[in-house]
Amino acid sequence: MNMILRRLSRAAIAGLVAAAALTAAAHSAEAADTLGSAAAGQGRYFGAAVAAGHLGEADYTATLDREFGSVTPENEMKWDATEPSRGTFTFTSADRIVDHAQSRGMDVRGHTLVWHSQLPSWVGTLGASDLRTAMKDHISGLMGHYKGEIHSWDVVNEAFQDGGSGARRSSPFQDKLGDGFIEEAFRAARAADPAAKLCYNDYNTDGVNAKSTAVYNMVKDFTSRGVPIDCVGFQSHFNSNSPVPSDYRQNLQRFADLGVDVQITELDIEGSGSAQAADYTKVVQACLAVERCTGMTVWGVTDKYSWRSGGTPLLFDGNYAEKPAYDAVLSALGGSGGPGEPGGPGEGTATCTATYTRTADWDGGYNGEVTVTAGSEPIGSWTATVTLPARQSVSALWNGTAAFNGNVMTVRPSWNGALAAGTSTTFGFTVTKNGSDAAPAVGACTAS
Ligand code: G2I
Repeated sequence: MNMILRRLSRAAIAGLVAAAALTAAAHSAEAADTLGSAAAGQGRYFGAAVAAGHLGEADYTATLDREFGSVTPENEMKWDATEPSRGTFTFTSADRIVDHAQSRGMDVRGHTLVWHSQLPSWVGTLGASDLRTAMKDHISGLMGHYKGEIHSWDVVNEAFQDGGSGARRSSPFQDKLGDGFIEEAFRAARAADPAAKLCYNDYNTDGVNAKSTAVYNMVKDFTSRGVPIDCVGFQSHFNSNSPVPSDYRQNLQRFADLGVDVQITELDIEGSGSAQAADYTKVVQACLAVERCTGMTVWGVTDKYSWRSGGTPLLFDGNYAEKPAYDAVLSALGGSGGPGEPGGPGEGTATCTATYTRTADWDGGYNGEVTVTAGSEPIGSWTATVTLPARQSVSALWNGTAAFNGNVMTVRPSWNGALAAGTSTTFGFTVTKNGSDAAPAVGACTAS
């Protein structure tokens, strides 16, 4: 019951937040192709790691909201952030990211449940039996809070050592519970949220090497014994010391052949210009070549906040300008350039219309509803503008997400973007009249 209430209130709040959002630069009316939409066209998600502390920065949030279809909290779901003392869970920062993502129709990856790092010191002091209980409680507490809201969870992170041995890494879990801790964690995770894909996540496992082969053997063992595992995450932090491996695709494919999904979970590639762009292209092409590679996440939105900011490893520079690597990724995903470019917005034949009705009216306010109808072609998404008369303000919005520029509200779909030819969807909003009873004007509907 608490869970239902919590989720209902999160959804209600999300609508209000979306309606009230003031972004410095409102989305342009043209739905330019973006990383998220281009990847979706390939049946994949394209996400970014997000820090709650940056969500108040208009350019950060505008870039995130425009380009990405999935978010991974960069630190906010880690054990030190969520259960700093035993049995006391704090979800404030993680909730902020999840609420933001949901209000914009983005999916969420969970990162991470059991990891040797960013682990509060109390965990390391426990004896084996207590530690086992604490690990399971942490998994059920954290996953339970977000039950049904996370598409994939990194259940265990970085449990293998670097180097040639393929051995497990020393950690409180490994040292006190032995190899079996990983299996126990996955079983607890399946029980906590049966809908989430359960992933093992690691780095320097991107090519075929001793470490990735050790992980491969573990996954093979799990799948053969029915231990619940659904996917393997390949972090993919690359630089000149750790370049994109030539057998990247082959490595992804051998895991996929075990019957699990693969995901690129923390992608960043140090460098700049065309060399960096070419490396990004290799990664995207490798994922697209593997049917079970279900999505990619870059480890941050902008170079300036990257954990490797000195290496400028991301797709947007410190001023949120698109880098050559951005163009390369978009193009590898089959996306087009900006408005007017071949294959881009304005080139297609998709159209839509938007009509307005007032559905409820009272002294201080009214409810408006806009019906969006696809033209003679199916559409993947739409954008509609509503211009409010002076003094009126929007206090709630549903079945859409809004960005405001003065009194112009630009609405995009939340879940209801795709429409078959000739079919309709609606979004609604509540207006506070503030003494004005005039009707809003519904502007052009743009389809993509
Ligand atoms: O190290 C890169 C990634 C490797 N794979 C697992 C990921 O979870 C890991 O992410 C990084 C974050 O990007 C950093 O932001 O994990 C680091 C910690 O291991 C994060 O750094 C920490 C700093 O060490 C802390 O001093 C700081 O308080 O970020 C914290 C929050 O800003």
